Amino acid sequence: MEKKSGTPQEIAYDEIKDFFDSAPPLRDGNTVCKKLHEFLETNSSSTGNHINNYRVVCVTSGGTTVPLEQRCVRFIDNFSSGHRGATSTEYFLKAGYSVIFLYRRESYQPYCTSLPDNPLLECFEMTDESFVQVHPSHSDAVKKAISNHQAAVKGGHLLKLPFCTIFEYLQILQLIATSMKNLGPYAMYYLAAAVSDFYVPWESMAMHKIQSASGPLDMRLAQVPKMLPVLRNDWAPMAFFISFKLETDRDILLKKADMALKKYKMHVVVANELLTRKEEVTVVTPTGNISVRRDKTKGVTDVEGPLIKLLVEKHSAHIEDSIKCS
Ligand code: 9Z3
Repeated sequence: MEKKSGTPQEIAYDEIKDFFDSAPPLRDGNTVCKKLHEFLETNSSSTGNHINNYRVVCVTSGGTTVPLEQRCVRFIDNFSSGHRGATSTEYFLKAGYSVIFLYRRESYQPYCTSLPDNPLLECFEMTDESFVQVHPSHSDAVKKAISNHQAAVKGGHLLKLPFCTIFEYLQILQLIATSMKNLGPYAMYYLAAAVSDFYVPWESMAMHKIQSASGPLDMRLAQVPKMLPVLRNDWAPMAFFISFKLETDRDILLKKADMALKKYKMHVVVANELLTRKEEVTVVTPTGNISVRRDKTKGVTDVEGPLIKLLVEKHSAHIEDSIKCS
């Protein structure tokens, strides 16, 4: 990765290059590129190549893992369930966006968040030895999930790309950004995934299962280089960016979200606290903060509905501004 003159000092190009150079190669990188190419082609031709009818959002969802061994038996993980990303994807699709859903394997999926934990076993029943049917109590939810999902995928508006490790996540994110570059301001990044801050570099990682017989384990974790500035400045300089800030201490949340907004030149930072993340978020923008709440008494069943509505409006304003300036 070449260092560009005039780009901000805080971009650690050397560290980023080392990270990618030493990461294990993405197993199905060519397939991912092909899927991205076909997805974007389908969307642009279905709108007659009218770029202004063609908005794409990359939604990242779930937590990245950090393997401790190359032939991985153990890994470090985090709490993120992918609920925010999956639910937001549904609202973006409803608002007319095409969505690239970059999700942690086995995390929540769009249209499935209200199904039971084990839908296959809990939603279906056998009536006789050869016939399986949807259990009447889940019938409406299952039909709705299947028809919405099929409409999005068959219509070519939803592309799902799974990741597991921090290496896979960042490698695929780079491929997505490269593919979406031509969309300019019509592209949006909604970075809800909880990305590991620390990792074990591949070359210093044990190849085989770490043995417990050697006693307590001392392990030094390296810092994952900050990719947000390179994504924002180099990979997708015209796109609309939403990042998330998560804290467990309310007193520092808004200060840190504001710092992230300025430092990484985000258009919006969504600030949330671990325990109340499903009830309330604060949308931090350069022109002020807006609180977005779930309010079941007013029919607002989740935070994501009003949040996505607000972000779509802000994205429209960003597109208009970009057109005026060009
Ligand atoms: C978030 O803050 C998301 O809203 C949650 C959603 C992960 C809390 P769930 O998946 O939870 O619905 O269970 N995502 C970003 C968290 C994060 O790692 N942010 C970094 C930080 O806070 C910046 S990239 O420093």
